[in-house]
Amino acid sequence: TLITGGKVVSAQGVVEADVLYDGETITAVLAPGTAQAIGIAPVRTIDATGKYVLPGGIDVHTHMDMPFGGTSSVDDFETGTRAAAWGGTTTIVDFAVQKKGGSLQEAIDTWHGKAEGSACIDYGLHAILADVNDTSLKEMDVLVDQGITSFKLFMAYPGVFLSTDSEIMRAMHRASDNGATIMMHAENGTAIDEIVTRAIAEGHTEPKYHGLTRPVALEQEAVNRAIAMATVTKAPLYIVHLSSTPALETVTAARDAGKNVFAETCPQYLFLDESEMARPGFEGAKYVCTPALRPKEHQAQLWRGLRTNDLSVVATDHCPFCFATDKQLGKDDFRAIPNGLPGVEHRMDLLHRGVTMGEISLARWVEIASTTPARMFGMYPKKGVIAPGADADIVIYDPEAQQHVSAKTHHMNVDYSVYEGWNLTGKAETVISRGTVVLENDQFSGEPGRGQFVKRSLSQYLL
Ligand code: DUC
Ligand code: ZN
Ligand code: ZN
Repeated sequence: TLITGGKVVSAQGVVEADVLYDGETITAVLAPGTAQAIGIAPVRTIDATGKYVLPGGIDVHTHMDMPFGGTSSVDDFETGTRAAAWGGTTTIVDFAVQKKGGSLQEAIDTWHGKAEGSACIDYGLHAILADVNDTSLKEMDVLVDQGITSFKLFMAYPGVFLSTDSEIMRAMHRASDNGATIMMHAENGTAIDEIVTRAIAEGHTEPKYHGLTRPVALEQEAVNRAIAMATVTKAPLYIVHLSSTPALETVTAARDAGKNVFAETCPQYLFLDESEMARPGFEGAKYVCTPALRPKEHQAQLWRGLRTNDLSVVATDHCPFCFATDKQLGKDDFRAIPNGLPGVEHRMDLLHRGVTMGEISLARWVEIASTTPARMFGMYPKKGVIAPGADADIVIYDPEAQQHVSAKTHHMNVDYSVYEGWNLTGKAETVISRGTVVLENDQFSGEPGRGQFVKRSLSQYLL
């Protein structure tokens, strides 16, 4: 198949080029119109004139079918990866959750079971270390050999996921030895719980108190502590879902000091703010996620961080719960609102909005949404780039297409959208996953089970 006439966008810039792929693999990137001259007779030609040709989006932070907060996230690997593909994402990396008292291998086996036969696009797995002990530390090495090269730890959620500093140190020492990346949910959960207890004692039960009880200072403190522990253990560190200016400044200072630490943010922190949680009635529950949405003034700083590479990746933390059912668990007490927002479908388009707003360049868009995620999590150059030898994960993106976001028309299995009524300019027109067209002419033709597990290498940013 030859894709002609498009502008190929890479982390290096934009060039007019034709892209040839054969089977599942890209075979050539050619000067426009030169294919015939060198004797290539494509079986199929796709005209991409006026469109961008991108490496498929890579969302390295999703939670499909995850038991959490007394319920489970409502997208499974089939509905979640289908929605991802509609939005121009061709690879996800999901979190397998270790049970307390359970092994990491059980978690991974469970997640393979959820994904196999269901995923429409390729997927990798991270492991959540919820129980750091001698056995699970040894298992880290085994998982690295299986292509699971990143482990998430929590400084938040005491009693559920929280690891103590000594547990974090043990996991970091292990990662320092085996090269795995430590992904950190950096919020001081013990301190937050104290603030939450006081709020409840004062009768504050509405959704907006979720935000008011999780101050940015306690995100910054945890980011600082995580960086300190990573420094002394020499563990590769990646801060997930960074949401606020002080936390970003802490990362920036560390990077300026030469430390090899990385951070991710999410579209919801770039585009939504804390006022959403104060919507009338119980509507604010739709916007309850952790870290919480912040005051609007943080957004400009997060865009700054994306430009300066103090933020290296944008992923969604897609963790959808239905408003009519799951979110109602917290009707009388914000503590019981399942934390999480739907987002896997609109990441590429929201970041493209960042391009049209003048916040990031086209090249940076592709870099933070595909190329760096691939390199950070050991999938490059199979993923994240349009080059000979790479998987033919390709998005033909129409930068002029108009779309109206609504729960009525989105493809995620959830009954609301946090971007309801937004008009976005730009849309994935054709999506190709390992050489198979899965979306074309507003028709999805991908098949559950075709997505393959991606066995990942270590981070390419490892020193
Ligand atoms: N934050 C969320 O919003 N949902 C799932 C877990 C998390 O850390
Ligand atoms: Zn988290
Ligand atoms: Zn998450």
